[in-house]
Amino acid sequence: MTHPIHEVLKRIGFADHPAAVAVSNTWQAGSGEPLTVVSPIDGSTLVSLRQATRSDVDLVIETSKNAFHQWREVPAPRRGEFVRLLGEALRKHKADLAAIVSWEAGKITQEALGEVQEMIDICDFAVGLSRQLYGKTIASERPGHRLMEQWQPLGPVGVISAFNFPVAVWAWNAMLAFVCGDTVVWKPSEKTPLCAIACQQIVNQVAHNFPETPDGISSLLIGGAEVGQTLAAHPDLPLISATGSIPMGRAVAETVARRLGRSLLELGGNNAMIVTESADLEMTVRSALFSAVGTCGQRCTSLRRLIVHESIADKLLASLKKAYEKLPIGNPLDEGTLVGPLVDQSALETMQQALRTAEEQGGTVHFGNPLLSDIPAGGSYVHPAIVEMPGQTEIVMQETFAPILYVMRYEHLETAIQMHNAVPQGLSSAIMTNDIRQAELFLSPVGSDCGIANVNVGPSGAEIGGAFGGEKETGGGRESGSDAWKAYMRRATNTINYSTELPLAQGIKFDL
Ligand code: UN1
Repeated sequence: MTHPIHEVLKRIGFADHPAAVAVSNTWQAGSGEPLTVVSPIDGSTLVSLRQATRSDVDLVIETSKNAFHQWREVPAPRRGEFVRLLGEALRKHKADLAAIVSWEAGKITQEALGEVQEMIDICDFAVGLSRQLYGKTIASERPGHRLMEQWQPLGPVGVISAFNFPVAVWAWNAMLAFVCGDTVVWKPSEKTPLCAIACQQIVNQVAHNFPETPDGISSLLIGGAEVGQTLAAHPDLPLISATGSIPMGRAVAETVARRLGRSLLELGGNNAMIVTESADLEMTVRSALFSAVGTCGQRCTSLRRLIVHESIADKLLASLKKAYEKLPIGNPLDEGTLVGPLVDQSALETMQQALRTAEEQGGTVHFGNPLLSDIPAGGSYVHPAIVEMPGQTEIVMQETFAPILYVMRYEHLETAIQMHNAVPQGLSSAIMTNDIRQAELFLSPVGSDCGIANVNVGPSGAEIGGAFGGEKETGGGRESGSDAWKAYMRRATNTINYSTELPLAQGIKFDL
């Protein structure tokens, strides 16, 4: 082990062995195919692992199920205390965990730290929630009766996560699941197993010192799509929460639906920003820039379409191009870098192909070229692209997971909203305007059709307090804040008769 990432892993307490499967503190190598993980920063080899197989999955789920039977009996505020301690441990390891995120996912340090902060924030949220898993009391139509709702723990939850948020999305799911009384089986992206190993290690340390946590409260399975499909098909996982591409989500949803399980899907976006004639242009450039080139365009909330009023389009484009010209692109670990690498060479090729297709469909491409100098050798670095399009052609309707910003013009706001909603995805959206009527129209039933709709804030970088997710091909799931916790619990409706009579509902008489 020579790579600097291993020093960081050691500080988190991870022992030097090629584990791909973990049930709480029991780590073991998988018995499946080897997996070599390379850094997007410079192509250096980070680790070699053997992936989990079907029998590894069965063993892990069996242990997780047994752990659930114990964990569900621990009072929710005590489960919250466990999550509070996890939050403390994450604060302690924030910089180290962020460094692993940078090495494995290629994020700039600021965004990697932000991702770990997002984990800490969801811990805080979940701690509060652990005393607020409220059910309703409902008026009964029968005398001497009481109706109420209780929220009960659901079972072991399968979490499938993507490379672009390799730690935060797991935390959104796991922290809620833990306070809800569930256990978690996690299959991270095979591009970012060390991020997952570090998180599992942190959970283990906290669990080790917490008397009520059963062995198997948190498990990890490193492997590819096959492992994900095995989780999706498994009857002992009542909920599968999956984040990633639309084809992945479709495959998972079909498998889960076949066994009538529950799936929570957070899939692709094709997020747009409408810029009206009254918008603050300086603010528009800043928020569009962060949303479009942040994480090198690899967030599912990344800004992909800019729909601009024709009267200000030239001015806005000129300012945007000026900002793009100055972008510091390069090693994400260097201070001052704003744009790091794409995750791999295949992402770079997909981006270049999309730019060629956009050109064929009438687009004018600015920037977008691969970078060959002043970058670490072995990484896939690009200059983010701005593409002026005559309209929303086929390529604009697709999500290309790379920094491409398509710019279209509009004359009437109604047309802009129509264009906005014309794509198959429905995750996040924004309007930049100083006109209250335009803002309210965008947020109204005839406005944005997305799960997230913002005013004078770009589509990416959501806070954890709100429910996160979207409609249409984005999959319909909601994770993180608000009442998203309800997906991780079983609702029980209870009727209690405290009288000596037995009146039936709906006034039915049924006496001998
Ligand atoms: C994702 O891209 O999968 O809103 C999650 C954001 C982040 C989370 C994105 N808080 O951009």
